[in-house]
Amino acid sequence: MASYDPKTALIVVDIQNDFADPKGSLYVREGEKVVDVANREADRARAAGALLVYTQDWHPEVTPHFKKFGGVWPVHCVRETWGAQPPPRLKVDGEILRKGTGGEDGYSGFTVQDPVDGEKKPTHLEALLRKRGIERVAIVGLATDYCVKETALDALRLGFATTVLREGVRAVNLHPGDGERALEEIRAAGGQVE
Ligand code: VGL
Ligand code: ZN
Repeated sequence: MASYDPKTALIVVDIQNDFADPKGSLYVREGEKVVDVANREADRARAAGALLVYTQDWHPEVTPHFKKFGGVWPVHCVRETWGAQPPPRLKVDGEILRKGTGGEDGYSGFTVQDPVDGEKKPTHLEALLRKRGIERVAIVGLATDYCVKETALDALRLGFATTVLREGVRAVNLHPGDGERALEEIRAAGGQVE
């Protein structure tokens, strides 16, 4: 189990209907199972004075992130729609960080990337964590092989001690084993997977 204190942030990554509800357009198998883990970790984090941050994939209707506009994904998490909302059972109590809002690929909570020219730009997540004196992050959410992986690798690159809670993440597994490989990459980069 992750341990929390005021220098730790729990980052709850993209627990939104399109990923976590079996009716979602980019449903991640067993995605609904991470909701209880996220709520439990949030309670523990809050009790220990840790910072809570919820990231949300928040796309415009038209974006090269989507297959029909040249990207790879079905339409998902279009801002203000049901698919972009967190499941009703997820208790959202903390900072909300929306990414991909300008049509970028927003896999990492820390950076967004223009899918056309590849240009990367930071979100305000790092500044938020620095301002609060955060040194460690714990990560749960969806999906292991995309947003969780990129968020964890960026956190490590930025110098945050990073733990991913295995029971609190699930993978898309576009190719079998992608989720396990993502966890391996996080470990190889110095992260803890527990
Ligand atoms: C995600 C695919 C496309 C994620 C977001 O949250 O992992 N995956 N957009
Ligand atoms: Zn997306």
